Formats: sequence, C-alpha cells, structure tokens
Amino acid sequence: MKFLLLLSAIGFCWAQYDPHTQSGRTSIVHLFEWRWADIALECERYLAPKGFGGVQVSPPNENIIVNNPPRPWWERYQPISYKLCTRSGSESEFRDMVTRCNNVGVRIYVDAVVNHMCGSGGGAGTSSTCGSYYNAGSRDFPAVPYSGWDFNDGKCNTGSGEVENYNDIYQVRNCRVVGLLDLALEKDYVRSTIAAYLNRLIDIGVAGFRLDAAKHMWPGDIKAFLDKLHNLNTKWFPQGSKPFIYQEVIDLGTEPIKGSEYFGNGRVTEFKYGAKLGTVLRRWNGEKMAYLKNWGEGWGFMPSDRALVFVDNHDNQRGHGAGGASILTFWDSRLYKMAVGFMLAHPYGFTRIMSSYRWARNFQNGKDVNDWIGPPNNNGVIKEVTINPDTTCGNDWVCEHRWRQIRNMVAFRNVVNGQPFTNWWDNGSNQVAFGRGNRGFIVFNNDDWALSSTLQTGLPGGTYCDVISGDKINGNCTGIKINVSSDGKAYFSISNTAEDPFIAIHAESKL
Ligand code: AAO
Repeated sequence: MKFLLLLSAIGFCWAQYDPHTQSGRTSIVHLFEWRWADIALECERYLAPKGFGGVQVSPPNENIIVNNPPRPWWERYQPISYKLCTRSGSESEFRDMVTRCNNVGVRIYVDAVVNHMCGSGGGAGTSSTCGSYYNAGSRDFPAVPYSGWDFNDGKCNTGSGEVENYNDIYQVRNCRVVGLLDLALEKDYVRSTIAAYLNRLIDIGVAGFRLDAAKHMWPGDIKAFLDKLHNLNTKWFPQGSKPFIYQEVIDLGTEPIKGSEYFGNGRVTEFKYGAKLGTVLRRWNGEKMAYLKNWGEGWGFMPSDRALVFVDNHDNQRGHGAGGASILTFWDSRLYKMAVGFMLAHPYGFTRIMSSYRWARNFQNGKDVNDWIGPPNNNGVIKEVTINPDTTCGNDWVCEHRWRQIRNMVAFRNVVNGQPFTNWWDNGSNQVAFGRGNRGFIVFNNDDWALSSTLQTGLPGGTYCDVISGDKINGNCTGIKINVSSDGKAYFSISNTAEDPFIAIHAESKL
C-alpha cells in the first residue's frame, strides 16, 4: 500500500514531464503551419500506422494579419485573442483534428503564445484572423479582453521598452521581446485568462503545450497559471493526467537565465543539442563523431528526463532564434538524415522531428532576406498537403517525417525504447557505432574513407534488413542485408560517398 501511494505520488509529480504518448510511441513531429484538416488526415493515414506519438501544431489562436511582408509565418506569434481561428482552420476543424488524432492514438501539443500579444506597432483595426478588433497603441484587445492594465509597460527598465540586453534578467522578463506587447503575468487576471484559454484546449483533448518565449516569463508566473490547469480529458487519458509541458528557453550557456530555472514547471528545449550535433557532423572546430561517446549530460546538456530535443526548429532552420550556422536542416539533406538518425537512436531526451515547407531562400551578406516567407499558399490561403504516389509530399511541403530514413528511425526508437546505450565503437575519427541493448544497432561513416569493420551488435544472430537503405517488406529486404552471427558480431561496409552513409538494424527488421 505504502509502495502504491509512493508510486502514485511520483506519477503525479512527474506528470508534466510525461508526453502521454500511447505506450511504445516515443517521438513527436512539428507539422509547422499545416492546416488542421491535413493534420487530421496525416494522423490517420500516416502518423498512427508509422508509430509517431504526437504532433506539435502551430498556434491555434487568433493572430494579427501582417501584409508587409505578405502573410509571414511569424504573424502567428502575434496573438489578438484566444479565439480558435487561424489560417490553419476554424475551431470546429481544430476540434475534429484533436478528436480524430486522439482516436488513432496520436496526441496534439499546442504551441501556446501567452507571453505577449501583437507588436507595439501593430496599429488598430480588425486585420486579424477572426476579424476581432484590437488597438495595439492603446493596448486594447477587447476580444480577450485585455487592456492597458494587463501589460508590463510600467515595469520594463529600458528606455526603449524593448529587451535590449540578454544579460539583464529583468529586462528579458519584463520588457518587449522584438516589440511584442508583454503581458503582466504577475496579475491574477492575466494568469486566469491564460489558464482559461489552455483549459479550453485541454478539454477539447490536447495532451500538452509548448510554451513559446518561456524565457521571457518568470518561472513562478508560469507555475501560477499551470497550477490552474485541468487534468487531461478522460475520454483519451487516464484520470489525473497533467498536461505535458515543454518550455522554449534558449540557453546556450552564455546568458544568466538558465534552462534549469524552469524544470519545476516541465521540460525545457535543449538548444545546445542541435547546435552541437550540427557542429560535429559538419566537422567544424575539430569536432568528430568519436566525441559523441558521452553525448548527452556528458556534453553539459540538461538531465535527459527534462530535455526536449530536436535537430532544428522552425526558427533556427531559417536563421531566427539561436543555434547559429551549424544547425542542420532539410536543405543539407545528407547530413540532416544522419543527425536525425543519431538523435533517434540515442537514448537522450524526448525527441521532436521537424516537418517543414520549402521557400525561396535568398542570401544577401550571409542572411536569408526571405526568412519571413509563409507556408505554401494561394493568395494567402494555406495550400493542402498533397501526397505523391511515392508517399512524399507535394505543394512544396517537405515532410521530412515521411523520408524513409527518418520515418524508419522513428520506428527504431520505439523498438529500442527503454534499452541501455551499449556496444559503443569508434575509429577515433568519424566512424562510430552503438547499440541499444539487444534490440537495435546503428553504424555511421562520416569520414572521407570507407568503413569496413566487424562489430559487436549485441543482437541475436540472424539476418536483418537495414532500415536506412530500405524496408523489410513481405519477409524480404528492399535494401542492404546484415548478417549477425550467433556471437552478436556483424560485418559492416559503408562507402564514404554513399547517399546515406549509415546503417541501422533492429529487432523488428529481422527476417
Ligand atoms: C516580428 C518581426 C520583428 C518585429 C515583431 C513585432 O520579425 O522585426 O519587431 O514581429 O512586430 C517570431 C519571429 C520574430 C517575429 C515574431 C512575432 O522569430 O521575428 O517578430 O515571431 O511575429 C528570442 C526569444 C525566443 C524567440 C526567438 C525568435 O528568446 O523566445 O527570439 N522564439 C519564439 C518563437 C518565435 C517567435 C517568438 C518566440 C515570439 O519560436 O518563432 O518569434 O513569439 C539570443 C537569445 C534568445 C533570442 C535570440 C534571438 O540568442 O538568447 O533568447 O531568442 O537571441 O533574438 C547566439 C547566442 C544566442 C543568441 C543568438 C542570437 O547563438 O548564443 O544566445 O546568438 O543572437
């Protein structure tokens, strides 16, 4: 009895770190700027059958319409109200998506923009996605409602009212980040209003939240509104389940605000992860894959059970946010597949896959002046995600999550879930391999010469399909076959010029 009480107490305390994915599903995918109708279909036709745990969706609440530049993706980070209508769809389409995804065991996580409203220069009128009136100058958002009292203007200690210096923790929290009107989260009215918005989403059936710009909110203010949240909808979740929380705190180790200040509220985005992994795979600064032997906490990252990890996100894939030039994206597809493969094979952190759209990049003096371009659209209306006969996406949707190498590594992570990190091997350079107990093994060659080695895999003897070069279909491999002998050893050969210079095998790819 005592033991059970202890267990349930731990379960309760830990709940905000638990993504509440269906058992055996270990990754989520950010379907950036997708329409709700397309996400609902994707849950049913692809994500559920392929073992994805959930979807991070773009902000579902009403935002300002920006016409100059025309309909940038970032207009969705400028709230006008908490009504659920955006370019992704209406409230009824949102509800339909949440229901249909949950019904096939795929969870929905909402990108919650609650630190601020629109930019201070946003003007006045009804240029907003549900047509609600607002007046940025007078701080009036009647559709919420918020008024001047609900903003931090009086509290900010910089002359401009903007965050000017990330080394001053007070301005980061009390001033406007890139001009965005900063909500006074110490006010109970503001906390209750935000909680009411999030509770409406919880009651609809969402499983948790990405808290946008969490670094710009005091951890105690976040706790105050989280304490007001409902438990998850018992139609799909066990009684007493708390929403999954992951907070966007950019902590690359150079500023006074630390991600660890936010652990009490939930998980935190580990931005060092993608920045460092990109540096290693690009072989910049003398980095090599051999150094990945102690990847994770050993590299100064936060504890694994607090980390939300990703190779790139919607900001740093286009030069916003942080991480710098080392960040790998679909534009560098060869290294990108290796990075995502490494992330999904490695036990550290809770993993999020990025799913992007293509845009016309235009670099001037090293900066992409087209970093604002919004999703594929017809006169501003977001285009449907079409599916090609080869299962890739059309209409300029990249759908990294549908690339065979990535989709199959999502399955790999599910198969090796809970298994220890084992059988590390490296050549002292950029050829490395490791296993996950007796369930999976992966080998990389990022050197300029071929890999040709017999390695201990830890797997039972037999013939396995490599899930990078192909699939196991009808008891046969469409790609490379790997023979593991009864002592667990197998011979691997990977050319340095292969399009995908890595091989992965697992318990369910065995013939
Ligand atoms: C747009 C326009 C603005 C205009 C504004 C208002 O672009 O010119 O003033 O509207 O009219 C997104 C876009 C913004 C956009 C905004 C609203 O990215 O361009 O502004 O929507 O439409 C900081 C925040 C972080 C934020 C990131 C972009 O801390 O929270 O900036 N990310 C989230 C979202 C993002 C969204 C918002 C927040 C706002 O994911 O999509 O903005 O809702 C340092 C700090 C970081 C800071 C960066 C960038 O990073 O540490 O905290 O992120 O600077 O300002 C090295 C350092 C690293 C440093 C980095 C970059 O790597 O080690 O620490 O350099 O300097």
